Amino acid sequence: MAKWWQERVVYQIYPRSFQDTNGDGIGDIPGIIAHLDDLKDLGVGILWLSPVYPSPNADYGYDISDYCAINPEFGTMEDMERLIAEAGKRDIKIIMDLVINHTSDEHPWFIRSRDKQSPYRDYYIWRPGKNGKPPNNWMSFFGGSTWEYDEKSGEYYLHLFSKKQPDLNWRNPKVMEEIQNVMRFWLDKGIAGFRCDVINLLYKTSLENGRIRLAMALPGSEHYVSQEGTHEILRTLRREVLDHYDCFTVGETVFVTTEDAKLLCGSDRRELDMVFFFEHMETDAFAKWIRRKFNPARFARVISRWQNALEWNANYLENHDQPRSVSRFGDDSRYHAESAKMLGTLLLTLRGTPFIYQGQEIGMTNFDYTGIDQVRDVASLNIYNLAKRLHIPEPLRWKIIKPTSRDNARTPMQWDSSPNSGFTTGRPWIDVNGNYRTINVASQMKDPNSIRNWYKKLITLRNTDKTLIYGDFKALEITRRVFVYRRELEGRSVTVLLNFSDKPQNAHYSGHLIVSSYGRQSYKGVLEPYEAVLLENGANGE
Ligand code: TEU
Ligand code: CA
Repeated sequence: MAKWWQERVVYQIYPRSFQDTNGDGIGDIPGIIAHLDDLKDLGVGILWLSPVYPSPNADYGYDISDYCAINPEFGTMEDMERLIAEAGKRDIKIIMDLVINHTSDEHPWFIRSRDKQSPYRDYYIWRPGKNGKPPNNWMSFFGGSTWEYDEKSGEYYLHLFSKKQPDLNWRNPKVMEEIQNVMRFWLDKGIAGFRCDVINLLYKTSLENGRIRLAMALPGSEHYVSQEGTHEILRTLRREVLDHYDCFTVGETVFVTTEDAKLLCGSDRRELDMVFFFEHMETDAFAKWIRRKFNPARFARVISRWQNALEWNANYLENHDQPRSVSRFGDDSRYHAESAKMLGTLLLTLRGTPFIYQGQEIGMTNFDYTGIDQVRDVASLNIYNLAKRLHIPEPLRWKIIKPTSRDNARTPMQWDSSPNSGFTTGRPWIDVNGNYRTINVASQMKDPNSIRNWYKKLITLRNTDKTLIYGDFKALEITRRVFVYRRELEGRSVTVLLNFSDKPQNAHYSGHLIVSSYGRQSYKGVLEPYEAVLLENGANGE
């Protein structure tokens, strides 16, 4: 049965960097309201807001100190209600970020939990040390041990992320009850679902030492990634809360395989509706912080495998944690517009719900920062300091951080060519990328051949073309240069040809075609070079 969340395109907003309206250098909710018409014009039907709850900002909103309020930096609850209403008038739905693996250490639950006698003690995971050392060898996502010692009670608490993000204890039925109330609170306000932060990590099956492994996995992860306990929690949240609303969930699921993902979002499982996987984001890395050359064939093979394995995918090339796609999988200098359009074509023609990250639609690039003093991201700062303690020389430390830091995606939205890109009249909380004078929304809205207008064209096409929404996916050709696939529904098909190289390629396909070329030349014989085109009758070879 058709679902509205399968037919709409999602746009992710990182509120802190979207639009400031009061000159404090921090984006806010009135800033989002001010751009609803632009977003409607682009054609998006759902907005996902990264966290807007009160937060000490150790991890900019992903450390929450009150789940049922709005961070005063972003505005008031009235602003949030106005945003939901104004978006609704434009037929745009809002989903919120649900961060329930951990809270802030400044959340009242955790503050009380520091007291051994408090009923809140068991909301978190406290353990005594072992011979003066942490309870086990687990490593945090942000570097260092997952355990922090608390002087007062003489025990350690678990934190998979920063020490300001203590993990909730999901074995405690009180935690389950509290979080259900949080979810109802927001759904009752009219939001249409949740993006569920690191949702496959909730349940820790054991606290035994982890195996030391190479590659992406962290020591300890075998005890908490996609455990049966988590599946049970998800089924409970679905049955008790989500099923009573017209809403959907997309889970952010780290370290998942296609087999795990089928169990987390298969329609018969009644858990999540779709998941974000990470495998394609790992095709240009050996380990998280060490890059390798991007190989389009490896990338296309991973994407195809996920397309074939799942009933429905959550497709994305960017978010607030990842470097910019045009700088990573495209060419942000010589073929900026061409490669950004090609990547947009990929995102919008795969089977699944597409998620566009703010700025992607104008081809925003990686941060042009020159030193660590411009970095705000806790993960990057932790890794940098860790490297410093290991006596890794500064040029090498910077070489590791620069291309990988999450701040690459967090520079302010580039609205126009006025000072600070029209983002703020004050001093931005993080520097604006200097290329805002040439890469910005205002100039691209005027230019019919801009990246933004290409996105708009393809979104319009996807919004109306059932083949692009529900059609089957079949990969036809994957090489180091090209990725060709076909979408097919009830005998009608659309073939997508993507050229990741600047060399012309021969096209042998006919029927409805969408062609997008990375470089200056397109598929040989296709009507318009440099531009993706939708052709009625074949590739029209020369
Ligand atoms: O991300 C989870 C996660 O695994 C990422 O931190 C990932 O390790 C890294 O960003 C890849 O470079 C989610 C949120 O998206 C992220 O912003 C939060 O920091 C994190 O959870 C903790 O809430
Ligand atoms: Ca502001």
